[in-house]
Amino acid sequence: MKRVITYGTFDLLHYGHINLLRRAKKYGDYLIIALSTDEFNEKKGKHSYFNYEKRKSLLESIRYVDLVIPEKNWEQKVNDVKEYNIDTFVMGDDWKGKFDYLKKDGIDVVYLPRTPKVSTSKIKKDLKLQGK
Ligand code: C2G
Repeated sequence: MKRVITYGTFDLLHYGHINLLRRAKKYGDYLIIALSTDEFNEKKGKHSYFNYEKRKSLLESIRYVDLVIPEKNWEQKVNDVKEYNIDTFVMGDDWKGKFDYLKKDGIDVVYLPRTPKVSTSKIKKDLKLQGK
């Protein structure tokens, strides 16, 4: 069984996130999402609209997703790939090169093109402009 992992906040879930998860799943049979906790989001300088539990339940309803675990810090990836026997690590290419250090543990590191024209911050900005 090929096991894939990806990391993120996934707030205001949108089709860019789904496109990433659909493509990530193609690299294996089992896809884990390490979901940024509310506390870690603060460290990332993000304040999510939905809290961790709500974001987790949304992700667990997606057919491509097999497991959601908490992402509590930047450093846990090295342990996660060992603990969960990961074969492939997948992220959007806004992170290109940032996680190549995982290759030394024999992990395939894949950066996928982001879906253009959609992001959580754009959704928030556009809604604000519409006064909603
Ligand atoms: N994404 C994408 N296309 C978009 C928006 C997002 O492919 N239009 C991808 C991102 O590249 C990322 C994933 O969807 O791989 C989740 O996006 P975010 O929630 O913004 O993730 P981020 O805050 O970058 O968290 O340790 C890594 C961090 O937790 C990554």
